[in-house]
Amino acid sequence: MKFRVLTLFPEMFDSFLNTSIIGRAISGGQVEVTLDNIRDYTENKHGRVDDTPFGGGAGMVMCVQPLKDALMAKTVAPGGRVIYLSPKGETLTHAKVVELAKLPEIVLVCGHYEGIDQRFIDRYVDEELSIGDYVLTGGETAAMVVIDSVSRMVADVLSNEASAHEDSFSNDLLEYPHYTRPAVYDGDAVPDVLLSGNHAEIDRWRLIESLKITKARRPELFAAYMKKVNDLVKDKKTLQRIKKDL
Ligand code: 4GO
Repeated sequence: MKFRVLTLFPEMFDSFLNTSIIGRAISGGQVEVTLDNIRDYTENKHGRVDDTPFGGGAGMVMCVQPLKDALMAKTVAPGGRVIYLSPKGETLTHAKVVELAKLPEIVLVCGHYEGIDQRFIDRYVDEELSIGDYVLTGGETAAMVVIDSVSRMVADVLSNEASAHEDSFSNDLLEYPHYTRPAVYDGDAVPDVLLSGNHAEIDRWRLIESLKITKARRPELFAAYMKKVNDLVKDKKTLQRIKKDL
């Protein structure tokens, strides 16, 4: 999977790209990230990349020319996608991450100030994407969220690890609680079942805990999950028992 980031602040990505699982996915070759500084492409003799908005109003708008030339400096892989990070975009979800992880290349365009000239979006952007209903000072942190979530999916699949497939949202439920050593800390003990070595019991406990926390915190996810289970489980007695346990 290739990412190309068009940004005015490439240095924001340095520690992110060199740390932990993302750093490993990059050094292992499963993920490739190129950073292109939009300012390198400006034809303005003062190096300016933005200007005041037509129609007036506060702030500055990023000009089409440097954005377009930065994008066109390299070809996008066939089947690749140009994504602009913006609060107006479709919201990033687990399903969207799975979809994006299948692409050969993603170009992430990061805006700043009031945003970018609409003509760049209309002509060159395939898709606007938002990481949630709030406004950021720039698209860079949103781009890192996209790179992080998509890369761990790609790295996970290629290394045959189970974690990205078992975690919250991959199975439509929030995750059960996790514990590690020591078994008792400051008087707080880990649930007995986790020390029992009985894997069937542990799986059952984890499923029940997942269901309880999903029901409490995300009733709409819980309802969707139970509908799916209702359609799947023909044994209504078992179903009644599970529901009573919650
Ligand atoms: C993305 C970019 C929010 C998001 C952004 C988001 N704010 N919710 N701000 O994904 C235009 C100038 C976009 C700053 C950028």
